[in-house]
Amino acid sequence: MNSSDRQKRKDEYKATYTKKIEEVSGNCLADASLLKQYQALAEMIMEDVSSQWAKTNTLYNKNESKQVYFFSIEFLIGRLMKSYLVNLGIEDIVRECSEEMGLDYEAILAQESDPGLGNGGLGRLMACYLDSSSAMGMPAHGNGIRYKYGLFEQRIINGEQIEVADNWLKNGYPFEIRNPDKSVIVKYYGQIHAQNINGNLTFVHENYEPIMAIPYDIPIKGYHNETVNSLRLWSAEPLEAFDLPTFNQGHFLNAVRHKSEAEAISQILYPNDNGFDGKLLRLKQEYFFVCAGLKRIITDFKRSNENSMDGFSDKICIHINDTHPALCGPELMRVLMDEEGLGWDDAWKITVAALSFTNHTVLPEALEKWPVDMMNDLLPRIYMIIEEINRRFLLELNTKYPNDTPRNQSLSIIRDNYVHMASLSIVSSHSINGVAALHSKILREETFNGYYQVYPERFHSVTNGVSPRRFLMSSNPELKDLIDESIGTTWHHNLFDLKELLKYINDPVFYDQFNAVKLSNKLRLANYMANHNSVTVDPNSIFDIQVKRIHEYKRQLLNALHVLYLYNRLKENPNLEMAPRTFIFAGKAAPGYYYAKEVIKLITAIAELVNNDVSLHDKLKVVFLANFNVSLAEIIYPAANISEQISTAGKEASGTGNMKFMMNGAITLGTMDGANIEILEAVGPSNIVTFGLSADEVYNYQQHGGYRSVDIFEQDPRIQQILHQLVDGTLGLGISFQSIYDSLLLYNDGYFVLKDFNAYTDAQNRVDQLFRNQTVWTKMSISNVANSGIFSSDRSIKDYQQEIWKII
Ligand code: GLS
Repeated sequence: MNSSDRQKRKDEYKATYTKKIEEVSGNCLADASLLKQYQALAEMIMEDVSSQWAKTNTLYNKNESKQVYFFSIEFLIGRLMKSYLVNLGIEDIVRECSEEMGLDYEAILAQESDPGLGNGGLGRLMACYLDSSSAMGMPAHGNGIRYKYGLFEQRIINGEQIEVADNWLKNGYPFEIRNPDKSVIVKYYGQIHAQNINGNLTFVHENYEPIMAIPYDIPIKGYHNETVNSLRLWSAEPLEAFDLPTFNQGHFLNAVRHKSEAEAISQILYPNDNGFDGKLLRLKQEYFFVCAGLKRIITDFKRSNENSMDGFSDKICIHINDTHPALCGPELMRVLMDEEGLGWDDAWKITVAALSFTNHTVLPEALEKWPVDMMNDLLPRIYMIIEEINRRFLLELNTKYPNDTPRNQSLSIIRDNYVHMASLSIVSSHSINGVAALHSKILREETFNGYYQVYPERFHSVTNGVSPRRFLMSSNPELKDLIDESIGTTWHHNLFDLKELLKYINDPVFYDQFNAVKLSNKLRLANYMANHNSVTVDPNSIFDIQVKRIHEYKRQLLNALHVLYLYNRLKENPNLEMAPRTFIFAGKAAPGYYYAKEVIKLITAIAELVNNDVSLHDKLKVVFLANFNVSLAEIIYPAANISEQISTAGKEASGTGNMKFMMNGAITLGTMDGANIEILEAVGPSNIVTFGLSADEVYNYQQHGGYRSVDIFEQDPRIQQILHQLVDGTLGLGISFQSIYDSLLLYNDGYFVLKDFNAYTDAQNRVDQLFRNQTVWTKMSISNVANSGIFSSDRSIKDYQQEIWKII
């Protein structure tokens, strides 16, 4: 755009925006509140996006291209306003105009609530995949639940996590469109009657409880193109607001009870990451968005396919994001048989061909299994179909492995009186994939080995990826500008082109520019910490960051114990030569996860101890940032020097934070787990610091024993000292972390924290040495950015297209 066109564009923008402000607020610009300024901009964005959205939908309605639908119980989309502006290519214009009009652009953006419709990596991955699909002009949509309350807001009070409801819809949400004309009725409970109509057995569902599912659609705009895909989130409502006869009899509360029971289904996101708690309401949620989503897809498909289901699985991919949407299998069977009149075999062929499944965890406590009675009671027809799927699967097994009853029983979808959702997903999908090479190998060789032997061709691997639009271009604009100036902009469309940066790997001028960007991002985070935690940190210190859900397997404890050890070393020798460090933590603990909450308490107690000890001369600081969410993450990743990825090997399926840090130039300090292994392959061993037990070693200890944490304790005085400090009052008068102490010693340290402690402290020493050589460090950091192309979610989507959905 030349400068006069640009000026024209800006003048137009200012005029339209001023008018829009009047429309939404009834005030002129000077008197409009920040909220109204935000709402006006949001309306303008929706106007811009919606014509492209309509065009995209018209194209898709012709059924010419294959459509992918991600079924996921979580979509952690983050704030969308900036993302729309970036993708529309007008972010700089809007920012400049806002400044010229005397408005606070950042404050306007901050008016948007951050929809916490996911717990962590699993939900965020879906948002990145939607972003990438649109960027690549590929038809892919999301299908999930519009929770009224997202993941709780975390406050830290007296060092402890307190949960507060996340009322993200309180000011409305301008980027969604409610489509009551596309509502679907979802049926729960009741009885099934088989009827013989003209020789055909049909199943009639009677006495069910109907719930209305109303879709809200959010446009997912592609980067600098015309594609706008859809994220459809379903909200539960009663068929009638209240029961009139009951109301007329004066039973007012009873009359509205049905309403609140219906609404409960989409009221709240279960706050567990990598965990399963088996609540009836959760099962209702799982069926709710599966049933509603499939019904709409089928209706739309048939409308543009002469009312026929022919070719359905050639045109539609139903992708099951972990097992929460596993009922897609039996539900699709139900619709195909009971509503479309197909026989079992034809219906089954379509179902398996349409469905694909991604597993996201191998933690046994996270694998879903529902009691048979609960499933049968709530979803009687679905349960019948699951029984039949299982019966036929067991027959198939018996043919394949005659007389091998123990093996066949261990693979049964229904066993020990539970419906096993991973088994159901594997049997009813044509593809099963893990999310990193190691994870996929563990699925094949351990977790799902029995199924792998039956269906080896179904098993695939697609390493996760993250959106470079959100986690580099938009959240680290200074780095984006520097990269653009240095290597041009082709990397915007092909992240592998970041490799071009390697030509600056020995260029001191580039080093200075690169380091200036990092420092500026560190200052921004330092400011945030000063404002929110009242802690002053040295921006030149190593920003050593671990941000993710708090979980034993992620081992925030290992990090915290090392901080305590470093503190002890500094107390012993105040002149200890070391680069100053700022250890930064953030992450939520599931509200019912006592141990994880104790870990938060421990970190904040260590922070109290360390930050108030003047004898350390500011060499060490510890900060726990409250309420980790997508918006906060966007401030954190660009500011990191060290990315802590220290899970017990074999437990973290992939990790995606590791990729976001890398893209922003942080050096990974990690175990050989999940995608860390692929980060090592991408950057080479001199640009990463790895340590610790391998997944095989962990597996062997778990299977065959041979590890005694007490032995390590007895041999290592450093460990004796820090473990005593957990319980001797060092961390606050009367404060004792007995449960943590016991888990490490009495219960033999199930996550190998003590076993890896020595390797970890060695690795941390290496980090210190490397950082003190600024040339080496800068080289490492540039290499990380340059080699991060493979972790773009665009690459992941391409892999899915080729390997799984067979689109190209
Ligand atoms: C998770 C895994 O724990 C992560 O390792 C993975 O990166 C993510 C996306 O695949 O999925 N599984 C889960 O239940 N929560 C996750 O974040």
